[in-house]
Amino acid sequence: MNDGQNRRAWLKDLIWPAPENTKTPAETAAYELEHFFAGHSGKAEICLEEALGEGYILSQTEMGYTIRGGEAGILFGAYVLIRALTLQEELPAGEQKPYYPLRMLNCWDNMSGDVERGYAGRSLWFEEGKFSYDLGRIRQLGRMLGSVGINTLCLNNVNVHQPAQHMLDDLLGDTARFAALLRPFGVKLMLSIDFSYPMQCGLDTADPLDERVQAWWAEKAKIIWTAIPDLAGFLVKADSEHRPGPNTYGRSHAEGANMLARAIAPYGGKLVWRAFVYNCMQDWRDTKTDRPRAAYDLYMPLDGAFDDNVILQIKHGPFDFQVREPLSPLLLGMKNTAKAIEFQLAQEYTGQQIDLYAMPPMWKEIFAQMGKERVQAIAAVSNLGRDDNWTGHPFAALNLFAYGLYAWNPDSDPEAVIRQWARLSYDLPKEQTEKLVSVLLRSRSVYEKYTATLGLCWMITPNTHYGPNPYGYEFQAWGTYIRADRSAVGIDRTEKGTGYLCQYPEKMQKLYQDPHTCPDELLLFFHRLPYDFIMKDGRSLIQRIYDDHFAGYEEAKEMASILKDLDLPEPDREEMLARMEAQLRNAREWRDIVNTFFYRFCGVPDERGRTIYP
Ligand code: GCV
Repeated sequence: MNDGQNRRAWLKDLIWPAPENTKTPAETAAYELEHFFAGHSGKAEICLEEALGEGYILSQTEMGYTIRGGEAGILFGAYVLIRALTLQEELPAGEQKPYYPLRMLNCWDNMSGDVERGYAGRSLWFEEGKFSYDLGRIRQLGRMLGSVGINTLCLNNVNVHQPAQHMLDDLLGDTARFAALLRPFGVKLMLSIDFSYPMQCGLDTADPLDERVQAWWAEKAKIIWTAIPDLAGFLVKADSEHRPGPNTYGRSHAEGANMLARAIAPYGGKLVWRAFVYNCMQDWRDTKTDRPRAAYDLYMPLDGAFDDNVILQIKHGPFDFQVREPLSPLLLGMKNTAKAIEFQLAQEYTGQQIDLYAMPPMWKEIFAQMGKERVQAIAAVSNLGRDDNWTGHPFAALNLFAYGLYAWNPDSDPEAVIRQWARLSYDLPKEQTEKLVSVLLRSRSVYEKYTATLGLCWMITPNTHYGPNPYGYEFQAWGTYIRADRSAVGIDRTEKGTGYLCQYPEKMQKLYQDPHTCPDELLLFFHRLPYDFIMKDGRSLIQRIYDDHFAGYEEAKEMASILKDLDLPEPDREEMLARMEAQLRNAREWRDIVNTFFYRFCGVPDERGRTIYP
């Protein structure tokens, strides 16, 4: 282990320690610039212009550079300047400001020190029911987040497990001290709260319309914001996966969210309410209930009923961060509610920071389809942990870096972002950098081929969510079915089926409703089709399933052989090679198990005579 000063993710050129004594982002900017220009020609001047807020303007002068910006803007601008000079890139021209004012990183850290769906070790700040951290590492964390403009860190799991509430009472002083550590990097704290909190403190109800409950939250908010005046707000998972919520009292989600929102409004707090709510006790024989419908069915009737400081946080797809999902129709449908889109950097379903899965190409598609203006804020589940390299796989840091850039500018170009990360992280010869970029760019499509072809998701090992198990979730209560049998596979979600497709705008309905126009990658998400269905390219459905699984493994091998020749520094190289070996085992297993699963149902051999294990 080290103190976090040696492994710097993409900050390898910031070789001096992260600042210890700065109090404000502008002071941090001055510190970073002073150290940077001690080793580079020129200098930078800072001009504080509060009106620019988080924005900044960079300009070149005869003597060096000028950064004009608001308090946080100066810091974000300073990091961009350092990045541009390091990479010898042009400075961005004119005023730069973040597209989304609220750019959240949601951590699923429990106070026990575990991280739910964490693949990079234990929590960076909790252990044994209290705060426990390496100061240098937290400063380095602040620097990482500030360097890509992430401005809000939600500290604890949305599944609030005790003793997390102590952060809001007897450990409030510790929470405030933690907030002070990140403040100089332009990062504010947010906290996940338990809807039934008042009941753990002596009230006999958490009913949002009960005046005692309202008064209790108002008083609680006063105490919390007195200790942490710039707390960004609360994040709430309610009535979901056995979490408490307003439904217990026959109240709507708007009533629940607004009650909390009113308690924190006087302090400028935001109430971020998650829309990940569905029936997790479904009987698999029930073909009428269709989990992807759940969020739209519940929230569309509430559009316009939420207070101004409520933000509805919606996962990008209607299921749960699967490898391939269509865009959540709620993101398109809700017009009168402030919304945040939620991504998952933690690779729960996308390789668990063992298999490579670079996310920028996915985000590009999502923003192209949705339109960035549909949402007012952005969130991502963190992929960080106490591992020396922060993210388990050294390349998984790319997703955190890229998330910051996309949250600032959703029009970012995936290839350019990946290249920037690669160059900031490693000193490789140009052709090797390009090889790394090309492997990362294709990593998602390779992973998709061997785990989720044609939109078939959920064929994973239950609970752990790593590795193949095509029928693992088939008879469970979570609403995650593929309904494969001897004649067909997939679920008809058109009007004639579950009706999920009807939640989309007409143009999208038209595209998806005919299996001949529906994009291949979503074919079995929207349709139930026989194995001899003929695809657009003339192949049968079953042949396409076989081909993708064979190709996925072959392409993973190609990626491995390219990566092994790169002159990466140690220990990144060793960590990468070990994970790549595991990825190859995983890809082969997926190929064989899924192909065999379908072969046993349909009995159709592979046209090319490759081995399927019957
Ligand atoms: C934090 C999925 C994950 C859970 C997670 C949940 C959520 O179901 O498997 O670990 O809980 O999503 O987003 O709330």
